[in-house]
Amino acid sequence: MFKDLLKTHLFPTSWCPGCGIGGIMAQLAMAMDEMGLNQSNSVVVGGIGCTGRMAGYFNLDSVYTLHGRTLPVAQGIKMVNPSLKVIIISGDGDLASIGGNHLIHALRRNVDLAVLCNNNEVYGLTGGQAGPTTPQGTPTVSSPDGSPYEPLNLQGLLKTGSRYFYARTTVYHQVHLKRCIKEAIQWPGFAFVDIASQCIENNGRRLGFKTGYEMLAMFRDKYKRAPDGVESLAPLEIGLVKRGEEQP
Ligand SMILES: Cc1ncc(C[n+]2csc(CCOP(=O)(O)OP(=O)(O)O)c2C)c(N)n1
Ligand code: SF4
Repeated sequence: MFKDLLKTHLFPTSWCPGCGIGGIMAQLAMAMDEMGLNQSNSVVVGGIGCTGRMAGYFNLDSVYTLHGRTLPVAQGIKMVNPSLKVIIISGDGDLASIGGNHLIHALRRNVDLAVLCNNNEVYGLTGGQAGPTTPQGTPTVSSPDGSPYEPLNLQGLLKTGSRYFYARTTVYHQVHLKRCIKEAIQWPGFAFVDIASQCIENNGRRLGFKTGYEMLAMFRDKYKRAPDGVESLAPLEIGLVKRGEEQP
């Protein structure tokens, strides 16, 4: 049972009602259960932020690292025990801002890790400041007149090498989300899943959404599926782009 992989005695979680993170945790636990991953063969590494707390809800060895440091910690675990499946779950700020330097070098080395990025487009835990994925013009607590910068192109960054795995999905598309998670875990190299999800309290309300459900409906209406096998995802497309399936 996937629930055996979770510390359900700690529920309810610390996340706000309507937050997208719980949906990612449920799909990760189900994916792991279906793949036979458990305490004996897997480790979950979380960063700092609302998302990073997920690591502590998994009923297996997990690490709650310093802010931005999931990747070096995960690489160390993988180096010491290459047989382990090492899964990283963290926010866009943790992975792409303070952890951005580790991100470019982990993907350059093509380390065999599955990275799940909860992309809620802000620093959720600290109040909703603009981060590396905040769309230009979006009002945030640190940019009340709209974020002045273009967001980081995560797909473009992930595709700088000759081998890559980049998936984009959303918390609304739960079946697709689980498929992306499973493929990322199976991929024999660095795999990155970019998951659009809702921070209702520190982002959505400022943008006029009343509930987490309204944000989910926005994902349903805005995002379209790309066909399998595409070389690149257009903005607002969900799908997988990958190249080079040989062992790293
Ligand atoms: C070295 C360091 N700098 C800053 C912080 C404050 N801090 C905690 S969480 C966070 C941002 C988290 O944003 P994100 O990674 O997007 O995760 P979310 O909370 O949205 O899930 C920041 C800046 C910290 N804990 N440590
Ligand atoms: S602040 Fe945002 S990201 Fe954090 S738990 Fe609440 S809704 Fe989720």
